[in-house]
This record gives sequence, structure tokens and C-alpha cells, in this order.
Amino acid sequence: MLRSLFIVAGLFVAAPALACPMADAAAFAKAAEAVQQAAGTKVSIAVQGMHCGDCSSKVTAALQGIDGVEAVAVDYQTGAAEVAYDPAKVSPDVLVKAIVDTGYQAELKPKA
Ligand SMILES: [Cu+2]
Repeated sequence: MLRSLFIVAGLFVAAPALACPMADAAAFAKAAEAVQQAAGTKVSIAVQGMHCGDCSSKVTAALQGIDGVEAVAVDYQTGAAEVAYDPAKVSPDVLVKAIVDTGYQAELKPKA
């Protein structure tokens, strides 16, 4: 009895980890729009090595922790990272280095 309770509780804990790709894409689209509407300079960074929502959360947290970063959107499925930043406080190279330091490969995308 107690054992099955633990199994049920475990399923609830595990559920968010089985992230729905559609939900992730929608969350990224929303975050990317916030980046576009944020003040500051926008840059796109190509990130390699992300394979789940946990990866995009780590990259997002690393970027958000940088002084001068205004908004961040990261999609592990496409490897896209969109950042709005204050050029007086931070440079794109610092953003790329923060991602690399987190354990992923990253490079600036040429301006579209
Ligand atoms: Cu991951």
C-alpha cells in the first residue's frame, strides 16, 4: 500500500521531466518574442549539445546571471539562443563564453 503510494508520487514528480516538445516550442516562441520586445541589442547564438529542457534551462540560467542581459530565449530542439543585452555592460563574446562554460558549444550567428 505504502509502496504504491510512492510509485504514484514518483510519477507526479517525473511528469514535468517528460516535457512535451510542443509545449517547449510554444515556451520558446513566447520567450523569443519577449527578447525581440526587450530594450537593448539582440544577438542570436547557435548552441550545440543541448538535448532536453534541462539543458535549455541551464543555458538560460547562465545567460540570465550575467549583468546587462535583459531577456533570454533558448530552444534545445533547434539549438537557438536569442538574447537581448545592454551593450554598455556586456558583449556577445561574454554571452558565448558563459554558454561554453556551462558545457555546451556555442557560436555567434551572423546577423540575419
Ligand atoms: Cu539535457
